[in-house]
This record gives sequence, C-alpha cells and structure tokens, in this order.
Amino acid sequence: MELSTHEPVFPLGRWFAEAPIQGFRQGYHVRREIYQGRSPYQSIQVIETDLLGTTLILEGAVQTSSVDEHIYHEMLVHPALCALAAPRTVLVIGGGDGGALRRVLEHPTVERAVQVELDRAVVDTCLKYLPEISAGAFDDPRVELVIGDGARYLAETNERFDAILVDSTDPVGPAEALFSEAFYRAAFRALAEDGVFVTQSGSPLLMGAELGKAARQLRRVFPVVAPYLASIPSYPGVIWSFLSATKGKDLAAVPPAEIERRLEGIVTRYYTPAMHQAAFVLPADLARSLAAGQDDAVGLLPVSAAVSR
Ligand code: AG3
Repeated sequence: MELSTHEPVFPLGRWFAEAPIQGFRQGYHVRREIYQGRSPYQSIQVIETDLLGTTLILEGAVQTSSVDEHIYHEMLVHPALCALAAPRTVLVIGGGDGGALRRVLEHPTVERAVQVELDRAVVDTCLKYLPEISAGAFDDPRVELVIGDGARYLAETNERFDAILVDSTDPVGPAEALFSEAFYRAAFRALAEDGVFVTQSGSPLLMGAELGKAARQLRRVFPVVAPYLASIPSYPGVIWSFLSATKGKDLAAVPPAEIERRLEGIVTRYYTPAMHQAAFVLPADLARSLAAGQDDAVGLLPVSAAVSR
C-alpha cells in the first residue's frame, strides 16, 4: 500500500493561510466562519480554526486567537511592567482586543491605563466574539478607552507614562505611522524618565527588513534598545519579535528575584522570571545585524527572500 504524506487531514471545509513573503505560507483549517465585515480602516474576520480556536484576522493577517493570545499579551506587557518598581500610568496603543490592557491591569500598582485604539469596530467585534481575551478589562475604573489615532494622541498628550506599549498590526496601512522615527520621538517625550517603551516588531524570519528598520529608528531616539523574542503559534513563522526601549534601564538585566516579587499574585502561562531572561537571548546572526543597525533585512532568511514581500 502506498502511503501519501499529502493525504488531506481535513478533507472538508477550507483553509485560511497567511503568506507574508513569496514562497512561504502558514495555514489553518477553518472549522467555522463566524464573522466577516469591513470597518473604515480594514477588513475584519473572525473564524474558528481547529488549532487556534476563535481567531481574529485583520486585512488577512492573524492578530490573536483564543488559544495562544496569552503568549503574545503576556510578553508584550510583563517584561516592561516587571522592570518597574511601581508602574502607575500605562498607555496602550492599538490592542483593541483588550488582551494587553487586561495584563496591564493585573499589576496592582497601576492607577491609570489609557488605551488608544484606532478602530472601534475591532473593540466591538472582540467584545462580541472573543470576550474572554479582555475579560472585563474595559470595565475597570482605571481604564480610559480613547477611540482615535495613537500617533496623534502621543504627539499631543502632556502626560508622562511609566510604560508605553504598542500593540499594533504590521507596519503597513493604518499602523505604518506607529513604526516611524517621529512616533518614537513622541514616545520618548511622553515616557517617564525611568519608563519602558515596548512595541511588537514582527517576524524576525519573514519580516526582517521591517524589524531592522524599526530597531534602527528606535536607536536614533532611545539610548537603550533591547529586542526580545517569543514563540507565538498563530503568527507567521511562529518566532515573534518585540523591541523594548528605555532612557537608560537595561530590561535584559532585571534580576529574576525582582521579577518574581513583581509577579506575585499574577497568574501567567508563558512569562516567568527565567523566560524574561531567556527572551532577550538572540540567535547570533540576528543579534549582530540588529546591533549593526543594518538598514536592509536583518532576518534569519536571506535578504532576497525577505525583500520580496
Ligand atoms: N498585534 C500583533 C499582530 C501582528 C500579526 N501579524 C501578522 N499576523 N502578520 C495583534 C493584536 C493583538 N492584541
């Protein structure tokens, strides 16, 4: 008997696939299509996949899923907040699903969390189909939800935040402004002296050019920039990058005992003091090209692949 390794495992239904660069795609079998709509900014889809559960897709790119949202949101929020002795004010830009906001509010010293999301439809869609991600965060009295342009908000605010967290889509379309030097300057200005800025910065394998550019621009503004990684199954390439930036503090060097203390009473499924340390360890190639401020692709794939996006 001939065994075909290409036998369809799921003969019925259809597949959703993301193809961020030529020659690569990552797909999920769709069990159910739940919602499809369009806001003034983007197409919005909610599907149920076998692997990821309920999954939010904006402009064809997976944003979050009920199964692995905790990884991304914990890793966007806790490294920054656990680097601070007592974070009081936090600004979240983007993140309409509320998963980052929820993790911010888990830190008992936080008195005020401002969330600026461009697209009200993302908040509404997530509240309807993925309420377990925000888990009531938007109802917390410490929260101010602003529907508007995050870059503009940051440029105009007179407030100083202990942490500024950018939970954006990819650096194309509406989110492009959130990856510019002007935006990073505004973030620097609005950040407390010992504050922490963190932005998601895409796949180091598949979006190396964008990651390299963001890191370079951030370094022009902030004296200390420390990239870190997490494994997020729902994002293309799985390995995902974040860029942290401060006015002096080294996020990679926060003592595990301090993190342990700051995490007291906070339940995590991915982030731990050891994971904090491990996340800042980069493959040699990536560390080198990021440190060198290379202005083309810095990814783990050759430049030719990464630029054909
Ligand atoms: N923020 C990061 C999404 C980037 C995904 N990119 C992609 N799939 N190509 C998502 C919002 C989660 N709160």
